Amino acid sequence: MLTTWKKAGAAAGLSLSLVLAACGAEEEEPAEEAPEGTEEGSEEASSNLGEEVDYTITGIDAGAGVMASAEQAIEDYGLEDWELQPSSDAAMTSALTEAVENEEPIVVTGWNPHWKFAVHDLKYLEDPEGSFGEAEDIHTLVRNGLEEDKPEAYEVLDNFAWEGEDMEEVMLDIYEGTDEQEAARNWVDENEDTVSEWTEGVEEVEGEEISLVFVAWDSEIASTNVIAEVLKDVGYEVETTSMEAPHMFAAIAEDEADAMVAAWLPATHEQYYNDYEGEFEDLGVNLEGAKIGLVVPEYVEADSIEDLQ
Ligand code: PBE
Repeated sequence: MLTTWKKAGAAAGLSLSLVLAACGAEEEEPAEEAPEGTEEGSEEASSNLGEEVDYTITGIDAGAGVMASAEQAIEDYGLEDWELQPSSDAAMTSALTEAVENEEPIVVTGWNPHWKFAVHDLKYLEDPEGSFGEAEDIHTLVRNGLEEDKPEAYEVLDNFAWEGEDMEEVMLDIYEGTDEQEAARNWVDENEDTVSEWTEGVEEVEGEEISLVFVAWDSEIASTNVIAEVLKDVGYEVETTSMEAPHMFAAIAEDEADAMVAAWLPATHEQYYNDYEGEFEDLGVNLEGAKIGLVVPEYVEADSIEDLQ
């Protein structure tokens, strides 16, 4: 299934870029001929982008760190005319898909790992001011006392570490229509070597419960379902609950839930992390090299957030 998608994606990408190459050539001509010169021409192009997208950045849920960073970018780059529109991961990706299908411009709050980069030809806008920070890692956080209460789960959670590609594989499977839990199950079954590193030497339990909290971001739907399947294999009854980002951190800090695998650091969730520092245990990185930023389709002329000015 995955292979089929990749092929389909590559084919669609190819025909799209051919069409766009043709359009691009036509559009560039008047700018080159304009007496004002290239600089004037490119300024015009970028102000058109603002107009075309109604000076709107299509965002996700208001509690997401990428939303706070996007507000920061609006300030850092003097984008007073622009508005950051909150919605959800699902709404943002459907707006993105619709825009790409119609070859229309769009600016979204984006991140990776995410299936959108495998399905669409997209690029991050450069961020010379650093509003979105540098590369991010994803950390596992557990409530204080979990090690004593549920040492087996603690050990699995402490060992949990995978690659961006792994996460994207699960995300793509779900995007293709596979049920979330089933996609996680498939990945666990197909990656026994990796999974056995997380469970090695961990004794099985019986009838114990463990609660995981997450936000319904595609990336975290994938990771939370995978770790849930692994904990089930150890014998746990696993409860997963999705909620808003600030509540996810609060649930761990206030011992209302046992664990989360969704803390993006050092920048994305810095505020939440600092708010509750000392009230949770940070088990370290479970995925390296994540990233957040403003994302546009490749065919959008802007290359930098500066081009939105
Ligand atoms: N995200 C996905 C989250 C972290 C994981 C980038 C949308 C956020 O911005 O808070």
